[in-house]
Amino acid sequence: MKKNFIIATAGHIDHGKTSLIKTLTGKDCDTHPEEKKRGITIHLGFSHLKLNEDVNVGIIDVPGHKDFIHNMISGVCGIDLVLFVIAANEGMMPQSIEHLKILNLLNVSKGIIVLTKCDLVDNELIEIAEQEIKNEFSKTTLKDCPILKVSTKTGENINFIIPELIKILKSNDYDFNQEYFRLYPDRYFQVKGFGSVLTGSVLSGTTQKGNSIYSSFNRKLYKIKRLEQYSHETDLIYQGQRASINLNNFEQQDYEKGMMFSNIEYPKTALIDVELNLFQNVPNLKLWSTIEFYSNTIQTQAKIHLIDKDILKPDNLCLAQIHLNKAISICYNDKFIIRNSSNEITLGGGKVLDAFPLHHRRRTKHVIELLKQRLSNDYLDLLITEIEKTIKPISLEYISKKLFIKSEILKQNIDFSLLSEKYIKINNWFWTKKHYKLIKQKIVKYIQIGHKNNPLSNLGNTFEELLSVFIESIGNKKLLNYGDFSEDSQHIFLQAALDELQKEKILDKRESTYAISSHNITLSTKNHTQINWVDQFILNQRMKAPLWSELTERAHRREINEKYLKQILFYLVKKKRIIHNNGEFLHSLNVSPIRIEILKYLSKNPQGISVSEFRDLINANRKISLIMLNIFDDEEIIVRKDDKRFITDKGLLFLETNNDSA
Ligand SMILES: Nc1nc2c(ncn2[C@@H]2O[C@H](COP(=O)(O)OP(=O)(O)OP(=O)(O)O)[C@@H](O)[C@H]2O)c(=O)[nH]1
Ligand SMILES: [Mg+2]
Repeated sequence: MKKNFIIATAGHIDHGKTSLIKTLTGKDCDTHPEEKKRGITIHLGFSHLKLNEDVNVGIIDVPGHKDFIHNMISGVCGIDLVLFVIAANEGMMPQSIEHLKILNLLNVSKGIIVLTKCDLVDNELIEIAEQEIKNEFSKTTLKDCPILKVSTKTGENINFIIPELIKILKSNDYDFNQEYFRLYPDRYFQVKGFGSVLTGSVLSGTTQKGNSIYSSFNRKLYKIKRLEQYSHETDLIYQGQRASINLNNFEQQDYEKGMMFSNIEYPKTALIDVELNLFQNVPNLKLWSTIEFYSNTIQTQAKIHLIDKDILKPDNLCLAQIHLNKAISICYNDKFIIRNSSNEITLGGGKVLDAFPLHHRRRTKHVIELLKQRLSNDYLDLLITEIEKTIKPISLEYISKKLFIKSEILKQNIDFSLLSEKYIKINNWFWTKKHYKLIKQKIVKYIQIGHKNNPLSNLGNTFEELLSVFIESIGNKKLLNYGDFSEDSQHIFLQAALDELQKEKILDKRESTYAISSHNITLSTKNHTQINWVDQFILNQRMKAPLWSELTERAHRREINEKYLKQILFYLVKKKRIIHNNGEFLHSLNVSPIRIEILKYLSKNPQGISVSEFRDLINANRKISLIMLNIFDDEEIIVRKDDKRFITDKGLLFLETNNDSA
């Protein structure tokens, strides 16, 4: 339930903002010696008011002086309501107009126009002032604000302000669990015995004592030791409240103006895409312009690059990319204000369309279209533009974090069945079909190259081999920027690609490999001759293990290099002409009679056979005897116990079925 609101004052210097807050709350917000000396507000002032049992408001008093517009901007970012103060004796003045424009851009739509100093003027002048105000406000988000004519001197009509606030600030069913927690501290100080305390308005979400909050400034997590709301200790703070946060291990150097706290690890950015609105009666904005950028407590110099226009005229809108002089914490849909580089004129402002855009070196139609799509505020459009930004798969989790919108909310608000054919979705991972297809093509190409390099095998590549091709193709390292592309997701995407390729009859599953469907072993006459030669060479070794050096050298003379020789050997292994064991190649015609011989011997000699007995039996050297025994071990027709071999059931069966043929 939302019953906490933040309101701020606005209006020209000396029109009575601080006096009004003092009258309402009893607190003088001008606390700095310099403010006292000059009789003006310079810094933001803070107070609060309990409107009734239910509703609490935090109050931010802003300065009216034109030199402190930057403080005014940070005071009014994220407020629920404005108390717009205009002195009846002066009417609309320059900063009344400037503040109004700023509030309009920040989309502040709730407020009360407080016409102060009514004790100083007669009714006629009040009416003139009212008319002027109505005219100016009619073109803005604050057009429906009531006007209250008051005097803080005489107290006239002051008692109408709180009932009016209650009327406008109705409690509503705001669910603060729907949003991430977010707060820009506007003050930092040390309290004896407590340590670091930061205060600020909770812009969204909620957090509680004992939780850790993340500082985007130094990317550190801090545990909340103590929370206060309007000088009362509390366990929970949420949107609409001003809060004091006492943090563990937070040092002075950990504070920077513009820093943001959140309950997720939200990154900083130095490049943002925006919709930019230029005020009336300001200079044109050129293609590249240097400006001062303001949003919440953020203030930095920046360069604006116009995207869909070459020049932005006053009272006009455009898309732009802002290059910030330092990395800031800002979120999608945040509002901002810009001033000229010498900080004298408020030029305009707008809203953030993308807090983490690509660098638009060229202002293509595609770039403009994607940015315009983000203007719709539709979550599906947002999702699509996020998928389009990368050539890699991207997860909903990642998108959620970058948009600062909880993934459950995205899920609730997106009808994924409406995602066009141009995209694929697997387990909340998304990818453009275009790039997915490119990866599929790369996989096919890789298998084709394999076939070309080994024409003597009809097998392709294993899933594991293709997985490394897949990961390499999408550049695993960079992928980390797009969310943790977990092993699971990698497997799922590759499997989907391979399944599709099989369905499209491009790939075949052969044994445990993926091969090109059309690939078959085709041998030339030359191949045949070479294969036969290798076959004969191994056969001719009889009871010797072939010497690899001799084989390669003789093969070389027949235009068979080592790689090709291996392929031929494995081709013959596949054809069961040759047996491969531990890097040795024996001809199966040389092994067969020995196999029968040992099995026969063992079937008659249950005491088994040792290596030397076997060597004598077959009248061969120790090396080949060992290779043969290994082959038979692997075939499980014999079994080794200590230093002897014995026949197995499989061996007996083999003997029974093959005795005749031996
Ligand atoms: N007569 C009369 N004087 C007022 C009224 N409200 C404020 N004042 C006087 O106007 C002067 C300026 O008032 P502040 O409240 O400081 O004005 P402010 O808008 O806060 O000024 P900045 O913060 O510097 O922009 C003070 O001397 C006040 O006493 C009013 O209703 N009637
Ligand atoms: Mg003041």
